[in-house]
Amino acid sequence: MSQFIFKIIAIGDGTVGKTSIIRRFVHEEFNPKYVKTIGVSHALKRLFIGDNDVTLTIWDTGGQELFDCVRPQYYRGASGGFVIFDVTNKDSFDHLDKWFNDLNNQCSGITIIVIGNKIDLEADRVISTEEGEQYALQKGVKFFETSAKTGENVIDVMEELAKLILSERKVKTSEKTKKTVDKAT
Ligand code: G3D
Ligand code: MG
Repeated sequence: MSQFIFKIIAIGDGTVGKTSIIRRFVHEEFNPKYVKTIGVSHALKRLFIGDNDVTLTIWDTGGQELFDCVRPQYYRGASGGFVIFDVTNKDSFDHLDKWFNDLNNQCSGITIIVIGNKIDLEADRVISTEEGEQYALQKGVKFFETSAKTGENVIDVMEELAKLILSERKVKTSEKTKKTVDKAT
């Protein structure tokens, strides 16, 4: 069994549900009264994927999404990231490009999934599944819709990100091996 530790970050506008998704995944609960943390905090979760033992360290911004100067520390060393919007909040969807630009400036080679959260609020939805899918397609990444409140798709999206990181690592490792072999021959 191979062991891995991946740093995962969650970005997106304030109130899209980053903290709630992380809490739902790690503690299997949704607590609307959760007090906003100050400073970056992170949670651990262990997953077994095939014969891989994967520990995710999932970093929460602690509400610091507004402060540009703390972001580099937050991004450093991340293997994967969720770019999250709220399907009931058009601004949060319109700001996705800003978050993508930020990611591209701070991290190279990070594996990304776009998430549309709060799908339990169907009556208030302003961004359709198709719009979310189109956006992700144009960025060349996968798209999921979640509800931190009901838990819908939360575990699935985390597992998918871990699988994607694992498979991309394997590609990179085999490229490295190939280069070494090429050099040797
Ligand atoms: P953030 O970490 O991105 O800033 P939070 O977002 O996780 O703090 O969530 C912001 C608010 O949205 C919270 O409401 C939280 O309960 C709510 N929320 C998060 N995810 C969902 C969801 O999937 N469905 C619904 N219905 N609400 C959600 P309050 O009122 O506590 O500020
Ligand atoms: Mg938060």
